[in-house]
Amino acid sequence: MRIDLRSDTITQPTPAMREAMARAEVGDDVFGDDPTVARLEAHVSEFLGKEAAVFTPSGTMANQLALRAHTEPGDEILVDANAHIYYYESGAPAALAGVMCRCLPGVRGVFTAADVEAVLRPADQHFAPTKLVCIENTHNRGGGSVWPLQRIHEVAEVSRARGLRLHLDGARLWNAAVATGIPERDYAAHFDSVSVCFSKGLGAPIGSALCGTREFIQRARRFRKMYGGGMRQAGILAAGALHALEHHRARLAEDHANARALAEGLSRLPGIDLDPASVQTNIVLMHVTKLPAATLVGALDQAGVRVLATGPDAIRAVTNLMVSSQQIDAALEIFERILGNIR
Ligand code: TLP
Repeated sequence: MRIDLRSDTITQPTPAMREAMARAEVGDDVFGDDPTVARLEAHVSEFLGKEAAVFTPSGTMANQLALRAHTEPGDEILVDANAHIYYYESGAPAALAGVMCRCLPGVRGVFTAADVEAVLRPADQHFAPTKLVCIENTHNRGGGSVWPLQRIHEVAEVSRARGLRLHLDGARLWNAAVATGIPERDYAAHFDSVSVCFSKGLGAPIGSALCGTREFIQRARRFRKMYGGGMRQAGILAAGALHALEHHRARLAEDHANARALAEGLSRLPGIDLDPASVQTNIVLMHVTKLPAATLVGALDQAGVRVLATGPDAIRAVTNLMVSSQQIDAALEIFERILGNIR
């Protein structure tokens, strides 16, 4: 038995999802002919309270289309130093949009309106024009942390007063909504654009969407084509996403409960530094104090538990659709056995 906690991207489509995908009506989506993609785009934009949406093969592409469509080369964007857009997207802001990233010192990915104000400069030919503020909710490297709605409001207010636009990397916005009871559209209301992923906690095999105004999404569509993301009979994928939204959103609460149980168990083990109260959604970040993270990850892997080293002494475990509460108990026993053997 393998218990895979490396990410919520590892989920496999369920039999019911595969059936929905097999039954999907399709067409050539570059010609605008795919009815299932059209249905997904209409559904997700409506759900988030936006005018329009474009389906993309990945969350990275959805974010990078947003950056490109909001800016011109040489512009500056503001982003938390640990944000996926900056940290994990292969240098795409520089390579594709040609923008400068100004990194903000978020706490678990959450920065303040004062952090934004502190870096803003007057219009002057010496400076790259600042155009966009990016927020990630929930925040991946922040350990699945949830942005308080009030903080988003404050950052948005300061940003708008200075003519900046706002983009939300909502790859795990569903988790924030399920954890807080605040609907996705209430978060989305503060942003000009929102990206969401169907292929993380929701369990679809592939697919994300970028939402915004009709005009903005039309511009993003051109860049999607340019980046090679124009897909043909993509309705098969959109059907998986629609199924995921309908059937797997509410169950994210189970992933959150499993993450809490895992964190509580781990926090009692020698050699693990972890405050269970820090776990707000489905991501558990821990520090390892007695051996290198990579060594522990290797030993766990041998014993059937897969997690990721996210730094020399840091490990991430992400609960997901493929992992039951019994498997969380089993994983804890394996952690305990391995750590008990360390002198
Ligand atoms: N995150 C992946 C890895 O890339 C690190 C993971 O395993 O967590 N925004 C956020 C907040 C993300 O966490 C991710 C993926 C993305 C965007 C990108 O999505 P994809 O992988 O579809 O390009």
